[in-house]
Amino acid sequence: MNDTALLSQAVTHARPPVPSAPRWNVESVLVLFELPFADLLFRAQETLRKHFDPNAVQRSTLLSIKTGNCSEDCGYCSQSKRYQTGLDAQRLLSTEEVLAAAKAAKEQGAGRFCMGAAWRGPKEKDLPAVMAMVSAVKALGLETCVTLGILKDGQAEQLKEAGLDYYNHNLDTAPEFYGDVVTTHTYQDRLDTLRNVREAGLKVCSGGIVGMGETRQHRAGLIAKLANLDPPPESVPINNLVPIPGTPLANSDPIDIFEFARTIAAARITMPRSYVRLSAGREQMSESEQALCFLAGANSIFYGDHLLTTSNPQTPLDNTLFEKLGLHGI
Ligand code: SAM
Ligand code: DTB
Ligand code: SF4
Repeated sequence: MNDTALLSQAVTHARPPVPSAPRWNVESVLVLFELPFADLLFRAQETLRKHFDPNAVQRSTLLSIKTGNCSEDCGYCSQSKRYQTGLDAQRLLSTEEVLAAAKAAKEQGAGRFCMGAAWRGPKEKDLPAVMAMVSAVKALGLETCVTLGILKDGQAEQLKEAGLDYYNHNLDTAPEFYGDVVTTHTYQDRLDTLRNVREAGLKVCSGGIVGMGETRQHRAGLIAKLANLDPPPESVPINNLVPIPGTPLANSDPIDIFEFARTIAAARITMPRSYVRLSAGREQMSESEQALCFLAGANSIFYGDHLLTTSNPQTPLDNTLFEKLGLHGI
């Protein structure tokens, strides 16, 4: 066949891109949630073992680089200026302060360093300082992650340029429940930022919070939304609400540990190649409860004695737990 014939064949066969069908819907995720517990955990372990070393756990250390005084009204958050939570607000840290914390995290064995800012989104004037932090942390040989809120066009590209690996932006819950938790921005704002992040070539870290008074259907809705992102997030933090006195969600009923483990298992099965992180709320869990979450397919944690404004298990405690369970950190 000559070139013209080849070209005309290519043109004839060219088809408009077909949007890929959603892989999961709320009903199919609910079917997972309703499995007998042992069947669900068995499926989660099968999935984990197909794609990962089942005893390797990714470790990320968090640092709050700008604390409190946030304009948004997220009902779970200690950092919203709308609630009296007794938090001491703090301006943006210097690169030197961030670097010292990152060095310490690296010495403890963390593989990734995540920097969080209590912003609706970064202002243009803030971005150069954050970019300097990212470049400095990256130069230590750590993976870098930031969570800065809603990004405007072009900001994700600037962060990528500075050496950023991951952007964390949680969907937090199902679209139907989001308005009960936050009113100052929308679910669509979150999805738009995730699209910007992806288009800039960054890896995506996105998950949610359970224990906010949502239903099982909402939990399944969150998992279906995350799993249908194309591609799904590389990293999926599942946070157990840390109740903060003074916030609207301070008195939420704690979630049953089996339901929490089911949420982790559903994330594992629907996002087989993603790291699923057992995130906030670990300090309130016993060692056996945490072990259950690893059995349910979690293979990542926040490592280090603080999260953003609340505490996390002390490093030696985590190291002992890993030893007891035969886990190794990466
Ligand atoms: N301001 C940015 C934003 O909202 O995306 C970044 C920081 S914000 C604190 C990051 C995430 O922390 C939230 O999306 C939520 O999932 C989690 N988070 C905040 N407070 C929490 C709490 N009390 N318990 C559990 N997770 C929480
Ligand atoms: C995520 O999913 N959880 C982290 C991180 N991403 C930024 C934050 C947890 C915050 C817990 C409450 C606090 O310490 O303020
Ligand atoms: Fe602000 Fe983020 Fe807290 Fe919402 S979750 S109040 S955007 S810091």
